Order: sequence, then structure tokens, then C-alpha cells
Amino acid sequence: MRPELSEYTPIYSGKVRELYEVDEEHLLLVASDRVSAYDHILDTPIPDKGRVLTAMSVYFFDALGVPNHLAGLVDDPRIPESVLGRALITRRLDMVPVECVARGYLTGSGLKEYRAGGAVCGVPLPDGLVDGSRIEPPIFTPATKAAVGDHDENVSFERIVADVGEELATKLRALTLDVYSRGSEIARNRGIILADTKFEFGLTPDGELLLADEVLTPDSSRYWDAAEYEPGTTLASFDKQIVRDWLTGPSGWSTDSETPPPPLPQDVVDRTRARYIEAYERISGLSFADWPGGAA
Ligand code: Q0Q
Repeated sequence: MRPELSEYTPIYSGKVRELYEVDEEHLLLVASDRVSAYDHILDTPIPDKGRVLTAMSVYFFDALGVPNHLAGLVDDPRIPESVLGRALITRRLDMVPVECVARGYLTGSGLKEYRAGGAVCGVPLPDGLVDGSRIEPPIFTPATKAAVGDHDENVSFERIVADVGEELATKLRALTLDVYSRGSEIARNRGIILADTKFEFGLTPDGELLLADEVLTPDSSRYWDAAEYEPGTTLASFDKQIVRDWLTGPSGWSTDSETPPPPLPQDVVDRTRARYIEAYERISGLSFADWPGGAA
């Protein structure tokens, strides 16, 4: 008999995820079907998004073989039926207050910084780069966690050293770049570019550094279709472009609108769900139909 979710104490509610306390040493990390676009949480959920992104994290935790916070399998008996397939039991860690970002391509806030000063987080880049240019080798561009609703602030490696010390900062950079490079190679071999990603790490009571949170999902990374990749053009998000294009086109809404985005039409929901599943099945080589949970 599985416990009810209400038996666990909620300790964090993010835009698209929640965290619960299971016991002194374990947490339940729950991924919702909510999707955000243009800094809004949309009213319309994408069915199975939480399950697909959980499946992706589990695939990468396993494929990358990096010590991590998982403390149970996806069908662990401590996981309530209502969130089966989109929740994981994790070890409770002392989280390192650094957003560990790796960038293999220049876009987003990195591109903005580069255009202003030729560098990202203090790391100088060659002249003449454009939106989507490859950054070889990938760079570590950490950020400090922002308050709810704010964007994280990109900071230099020296700032991370000041915050957490030289030894841990060096370990975070090395691990971030190593895991990103190996994970992005796995995806690239399946036709998907992971342009950048954000990792979170935590420390065990005896000081072991573990990879935590979600790993290399479309919510923590930029996913592009390699077949459509062209630097200097607007790079389409593999998973979110269908929603973005509808919101800024047929919906009649605009990003500077005072009103929240309208509900999504069923075909946008269906096509977006299919994109999440396609990304998982292409990267993992597994069938999402075999993943636990979902409509009974
Ligand atoms: C922890 N978060 C992020 C979060 C809501 C993730 C705290 N193993 C851990 C983890 C993890 N993962 C955390 N704390 C202690 N031990 C993760 C922001 C928030 C849902 C998922 N915050």
C-alpha cells in the first residue's frame, strides 16, 4: 500500500516542481505537467511532461554514472500512486548555493553578456560569434540563485571561489563540464543538441559531492534539433517552440501583454506532448510506453 502525498511535508514549491520531506534523510522530488513560457506558468498542463522529464533524469543519472542523490527506483514503495512516474526519492543533501551552468553554444543571457563585453562570466570568447555559435570547449558559467520570480545572476568563477572556497569551486567546474560534455555527446549522437544546461549539487554529511536535482532535461537545458541547427538564426526550442509560436502568433497574445497567456488549444498540447516523448525516446533509445504511472 503506497502512502498518500498528503502524508509528506511540502518544503518547496517551484514553477513546475515540488519538493517534499519523506523522512530525516530523504526527500520526494515531484515533477508537474506544468510548462512555463515567457516567464509565465501556463494554465494548460502538458499531460505526461512530468513523467517524461523524470524518465530523462533517470536515464542520464544511469548513463552518466555520476554519484548522485537518487535513493530509490521510480517505483519505490514510498512514492504515492498519484505521482508515480513523475517523482523520485532522493537523499537529503546540503545543497551548494550555485547554479552550475555549462554552455556548449552561445545564446540567451550568455549571448547578451558576450555582445556587451566579449566574455561570459568573465570567460573571454573569440570575436565574431553569433546566436547559436559553438563554444569549444564548453565553458562553466555559474549563476547565483535568484529570488522567486527573478532571473539568476551570472557570476564569475572567482565569485564562486569567494562563496564556496577554491577546492569546491574547482570541483563544481570540473564536474559540471565533464557531465555536460558526456551528456551532450549522448544526445548529439541521437540528433539532439543540448546547447547548455544547469546542474545543482549537494553535499552528504561526510562531505561527498553528489549530482542532485534534475539532469539534462528540457527544463534545465536548451534542446535544439540538430537537423535544424544553423548559427545566426533564431534557434527553435525542441520542446517549447510549438507553444511559443502559438502564443506569439495565432493566439493573439503578445509577450508585452498585461494579461496572462491564454489557454493552449488541444493540438498545441498534443504536439508539445509528442515532442517531449520524441526527445526522450530518441536520446534514451527506450519506449516511453514502458515508463510507470500515467493514465490508468
Ligand atoms: C533541493 N531544490 C530545487 C528543487 C523543488 C528541486 C532543494 N537532494 C536534495 C535536493 C534536490 N534535488 C534539495 N535539497 C536537499 N537535498 C532541490 C530547487 C526545488 C523541486 C525540485 N531545492
